[in-house]
Amino acid sequence: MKPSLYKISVIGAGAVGATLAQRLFESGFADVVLLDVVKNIARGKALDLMDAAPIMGTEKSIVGTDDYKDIRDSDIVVITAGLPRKPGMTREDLISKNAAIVKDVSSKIKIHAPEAIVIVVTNPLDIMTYLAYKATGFNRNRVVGMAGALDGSRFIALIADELKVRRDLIKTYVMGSHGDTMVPIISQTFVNGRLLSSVIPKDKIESIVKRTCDRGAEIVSLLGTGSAYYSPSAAVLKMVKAMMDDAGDVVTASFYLNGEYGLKDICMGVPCRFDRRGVIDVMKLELSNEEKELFSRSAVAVKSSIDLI
Ligand code: A3D
Repeated sequence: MKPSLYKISVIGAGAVGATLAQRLFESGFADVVLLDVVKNIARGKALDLMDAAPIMGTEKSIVGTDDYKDIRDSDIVVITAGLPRKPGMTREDLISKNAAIVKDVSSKIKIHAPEAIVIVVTNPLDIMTYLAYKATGFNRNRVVGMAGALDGSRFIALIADELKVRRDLIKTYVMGSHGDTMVPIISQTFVNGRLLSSVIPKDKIESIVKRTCDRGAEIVSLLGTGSAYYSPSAAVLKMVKAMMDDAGDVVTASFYLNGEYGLKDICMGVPCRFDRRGVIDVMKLELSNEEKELFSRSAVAVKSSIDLI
């Protein structure tokens, strides 16, 4: 990765936000601002992270705050503010409360970091990404949602576990919404260069796909309170790295579509090519007929949720 003078602000200092701040700060490639509406929580966590800096060997700065003036000149702002799911809840159950939070946060980003790229993490992801796009009024290349990077990582972890192969030998894309209608693209999933369908029987693939879709809920029910945060923060880091590398790396992300994959005025997970300006291109994958059908169904689900806001 190229050296950089990046500044990244993380809004929401809860489980995902604080873990992401730790990953960014300890990776040493960005100065970090951690902001939370709850007075002092971000300050306390930032001080704690700063105290570990001599051990972790980073010279970057980390600031905890509840003041949006501190996000000024951020290259990237990540929105993690909002309620997580409780056991038994769907991501869509969070719509009304999180929509108000994301709208408020987006309007402040627009004022205090008007040049930033925004990465949305708050659920329901595709709906909140759409809302952030509309509320900031930023060009669409600067507003994306984190989902496909996480869902793809979950899918790969499960395939690798099943086949007992190295995880870095598996390539895949998980498109569509970050919800029950997500679409792992089996026709473009390869294990060491071989199509997944040639190395695992169909029924086994179906069960891995189901476990991938249910993974978030499985973690929610085991934790009792809160939802996953190690893998979501790692997935945001992957997106940040793709932007900072400035080399056109492809990561699947929720993105405002303007005709790509036959859809308009909706945010959905598609493979995006990134550089320091954000999304520079949407990669056109050749989907099978079944995948096209599943992708359209996923779009119908996202559209009906967008109508609620
Ligand atoms: P949690 O640990 O509760 O942290 C949320 C933080 O947001 C809390 O510290 C709140 O004080 C703060 N907050 C609330 N309102 C505001 C506001 N207006 N301005 C600033 N901060 C505010 O939740 P979490 O970190 O586990 O999850 C955060 C969000 O990310 C939830 O909506 C989750 O559902 C979502 N999430 C998404 C994924 C994806 O894969 C897309 C994964 C994990 C979590």
